[in-house]
Formats: sequence, structure tokens, C-alpha cells
Amino acid sequence: MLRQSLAEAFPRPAVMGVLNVTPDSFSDGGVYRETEAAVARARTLLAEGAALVDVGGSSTRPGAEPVGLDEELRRVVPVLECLLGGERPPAVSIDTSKAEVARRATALGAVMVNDVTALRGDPELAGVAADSSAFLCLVHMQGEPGTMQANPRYGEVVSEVKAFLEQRLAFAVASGVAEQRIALDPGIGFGKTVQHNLQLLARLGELVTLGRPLLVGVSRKRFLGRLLGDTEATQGTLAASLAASVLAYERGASILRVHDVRPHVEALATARAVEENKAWPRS
Ligand code: HH2
Repeated sequence: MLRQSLAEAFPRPAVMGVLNVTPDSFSDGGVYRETEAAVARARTLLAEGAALVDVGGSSTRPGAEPVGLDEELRRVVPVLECLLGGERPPAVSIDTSKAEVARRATALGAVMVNDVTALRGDPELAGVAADSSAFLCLVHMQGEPGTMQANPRYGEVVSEVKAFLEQRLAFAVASGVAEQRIALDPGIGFGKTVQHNLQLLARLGELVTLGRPLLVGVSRKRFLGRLLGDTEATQGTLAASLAASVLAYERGASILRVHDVRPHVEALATARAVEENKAWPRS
């Protein structure tokens, strides 16, 4: 897989299943039980059609507290060892901004480093990504998770996000990461109002011209609940997530990061079937 380009490894539309190994997801039991539950969840996501599973041990939700290196390693390493230790390991991405976590994960066989800081956090992460030959996802974020939703401001959000991604792509390539291994992500919900998120989704096609596969995560994000008039609705946004993911795909997204894999796989398969018939000659 690692010799392939990202586009070859994950033909669009690919679904990335979310596996959060964080205390709010797996609060009961000891480390072993948490690991067992996390691995079982990952296997379910893969069985439902996820092309890869994104394992994260540090929440990046708005207002989230940073997690120390030891704690993040304690959360994710046993899960990765268990998932990737078998004969036919699945495609696993590590959602981290810490070089040491990425180093350990890629050494265990993770095929992607998903960095919401786009290599602006840990100065050693670019080198780890370059040495590992894993894929790399660069995400746009204004501010830090703790405060990013306080007062997001842009002159013009789409062109600013595009310029940022172009600049981070150039930085990653200059740091030794092969361009064909890089995905770009507009960072829905990362320092953005409802309107900013909607504008980015509506005009996602403008980011396709950057020439890299786009990864988009709208699933269960708070703006969907706000849009539906319920600021607390985070579990009740499946239909909204499906609509937003399908529209993102239709505008050029390659990988959709989702919590509810099966319905997204089905919705995206339908959208792809429609897309494939777009150019069919009329008789
Ligand atoms: N969103 C979250 C986390 N990681 N990575 C990428 N590339 N794109 C995203 O949109 C993205 C991401 C936040 O969502 P969630 O997994 O629901 O929350 P948490 O950060 O608590 O894991």
C-alpha cells in the first residue's frame, strides 16, 4: 500500500471510520477492557465498509484539554498493537499532532498520519512523516482546539483556507514528504462558524484545484445540530451528516471521515452510481 499514491490506495469515495480512544468514549474498565472494546469497534467499522480507521487518543473537539504524551501513548499503542499485529492488518490512520505518537504508530504499521495542526504543532512531526513513508493529512484549523470556536474570523474563508493548505502542502513537500502521499482537509468545525463551514462545503470544488485528494469530516459536528435548531444535538445529526458527506463527495472530496460507517458507505455508493451515469450519452 505504501508504494501507492494516496488516490490509488483509497479510491473515491473512501470512508474513514472514526475510533476515538478517549475517556469519554471508553470510560469504564481498565486498560485491557478499553483496548478490547476499541479493537472490537475498529473491526466493526471495517466490516461495515470503512477503507481505513482513524485512531485518536487526544480529543480535538472545541474546548478539549490537551493530553500529555504518555497518556496519549497509553491510550493508542495497545489498540494499534492489537489491530496491526495480525496477518492481514487493516489500514489504520493515527490522529495525532505528536511526533512520538506518529513514530510509534507508523512503526507498528499505521498507513496515515492525520495531523490537525498541519505540521505547525510538534516541530519533529514533519521529519517523522517524511521518514515513515506513511500518507499524511494536513488539516486547516484557525486557533487551538481549546479556544478555536470563541470568535472565528476570516476575510474570505474559502480563499484563506485554500491559501493555507497550499502553503502547508509546500512545507510538507519541502520537508521530504512525497506530494502523492498527502491529503488536504478544510477542517470543518476547526475555528469556523456555521456559515464558514457551509461556505467551505458549498465551494469545496475550489480546493480540488490544489491537486491533492480532499479529506472531509462533517460527521456529528456541532454545526449540523445548530443548523437544525438544536445546539445540543450531536447524536441526532446522522441524516445531516449523510447529506453533507454526499454533497462534499459530489464537490470533489475523496475521503469522508465518519462515525456511522454503514449508512455513509451506502449513501456514498449511491452518490457514486449517480455520478458515474452523469456523462452517459443520451440515446
Ligand atoms: N475532526 C475531528 C478530529 N480529527 N481529522 C481530520 N482530518 N478532519 C476532521 O474533520 C477531524 C479530524 C473532530 O471530530 P471527532 O472525532 O468527532 O472528535 P474528537 O476530536 O473528540 O475525536
